[in-house]
Amino acid sequence: MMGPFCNEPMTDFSLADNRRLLETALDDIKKTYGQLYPLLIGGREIVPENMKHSINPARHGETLGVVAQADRKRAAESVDIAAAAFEHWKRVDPAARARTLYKAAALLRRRKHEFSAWLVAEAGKTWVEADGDTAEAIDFLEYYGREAERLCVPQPLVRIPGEDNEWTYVPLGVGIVIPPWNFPLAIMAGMTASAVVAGNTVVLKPASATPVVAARFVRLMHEAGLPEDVIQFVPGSGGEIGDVLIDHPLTRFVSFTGSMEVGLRIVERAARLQPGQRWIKRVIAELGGKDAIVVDRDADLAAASLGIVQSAFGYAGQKCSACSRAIIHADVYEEVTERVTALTKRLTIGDPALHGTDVGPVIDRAAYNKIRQYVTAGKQQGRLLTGGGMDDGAGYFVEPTIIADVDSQASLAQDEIFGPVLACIRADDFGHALAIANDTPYGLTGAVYSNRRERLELARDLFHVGNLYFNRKCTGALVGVHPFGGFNLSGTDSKAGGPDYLIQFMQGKVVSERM
Ligand code: TAP
Repeated sequence: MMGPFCNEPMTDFSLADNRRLLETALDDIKKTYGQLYPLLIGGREIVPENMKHSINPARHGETLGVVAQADRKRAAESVDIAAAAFEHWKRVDPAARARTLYKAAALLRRRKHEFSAWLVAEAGKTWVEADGDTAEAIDFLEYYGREAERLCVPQPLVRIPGEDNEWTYVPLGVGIVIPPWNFPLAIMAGMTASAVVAGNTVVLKPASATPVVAARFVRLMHEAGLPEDVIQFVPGSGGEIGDVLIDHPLTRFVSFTGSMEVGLRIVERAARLQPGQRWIKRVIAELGGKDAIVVDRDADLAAASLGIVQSAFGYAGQKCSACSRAIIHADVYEEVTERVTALTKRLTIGDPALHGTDVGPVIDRAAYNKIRQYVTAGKQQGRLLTGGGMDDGAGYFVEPTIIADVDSQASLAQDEIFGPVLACIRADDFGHALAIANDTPYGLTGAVYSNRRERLELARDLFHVGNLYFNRKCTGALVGVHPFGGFNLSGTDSKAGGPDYLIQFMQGKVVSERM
């Protein structure tokens, strides 16, 4: 029996011993750079003709792994094989399934720095961000294991005389798991492990930018004792094989985290009944954000400015929860923008493999080009306070960029840029600030800095986001502490790392027996 869930502690890199552990791991993983990562379908390794290099975004000349790419035929086959595997996996005792997750968590904890090193190399994460990603993956394994044990037993019902009634949760079937690259370990592991521990089998199509981390996680699950046909590891281009996976008549549900555009497409396709399909597909979609921090007139301005900088530029702004809009009361607008600018200028940009780097590269050339367009447009839409520089000589580096005096309807203030670009918006008063904050298609995270109770209560009521923070940054949700997920076009209102999450991968069955 496991004890109560508690969050994995972060590594303290101010200690020389801890720094050495990660440095050693960063050196060690280099020995396996360039390794081949095959498809894994039904426990069988498959090396197709089509391969793709996974590269280091901080040094785009460096190949980290050579990754097999599934075509449409392999993708369809992976769903068939997952469907066959479901017949045995669904009968495994849920407590045993949970134990597989606890074992995987233990293995991951032991190899924490190795996985963090891969996150530095493949996703361009700084040490602290990589360590947080790994810790969150451990948390998801521990948390969803306990959730399965809680939910996969008969649930309480009202009793009536003369009948024995039982309500249990049973798994759904084959799930297509499509994670993003920005939390290549935590989100990918959380989405996969939650589906699997609930008794489903999955096809895991990792993000094309970060397949090595995913491949290594799948191996770890096998080391933990997961039967090899429960997760089909099917890397490949989402644009090419996504539709085949979603449309397949044996697909029962899709667990997707990524952009609004792709998420909406999946929702639409999954809604179409295919020949031979016998259920309504369920889609769990966690999508983008245009998250705001509101600064009130009488807030602690130093704390607010620090919170904005941490939320806007942590992992180069590539978090769905990142602050991309600072909405500031007119009375303190100049002071806050000056403070935010001064703090931003102190950030160190560079190779995330070096301890002390604050901001690493953005993920790939497509992201780099997209961000460049917004920076160019932003200079027309407002006043450049700092940043704007870009360099793709060695890696995809973008300076943390702040544009002030942006109109709340400008593209800089409406579109998810997913890079280190912050728009500062002046608000006439607190009510105006909340109205601006709510006026995008998204509703993921937000924060308010204020020292007045009535303002915080107003925001509690009116600020329409799934995760609202007061007097702290709007990033850094912890499993079990801050169940995470957004409103409106930020998703299907699910909450990862919360008590409602696992139930989405199950259905309730009631058996009533006349006595
Ligand atoms: P996307 O471009 O949407 O990609 C996400 C995943 O979808 C990738 O695995 C991608 O594969 C795949 N994909 C692409 N086209 C597809 C298609 N037609 N059918 C099926 N799958 C397809 O997002 P991203 O750039 O990886 O991630 C950033 C986005 O994720 C941001 O919008 C961010 O806000 C969001 N996000 C949201 C959350 C939550 S919890 N709400 C958390 C993290 C990130 P390829 O890589 O092969 O293209």
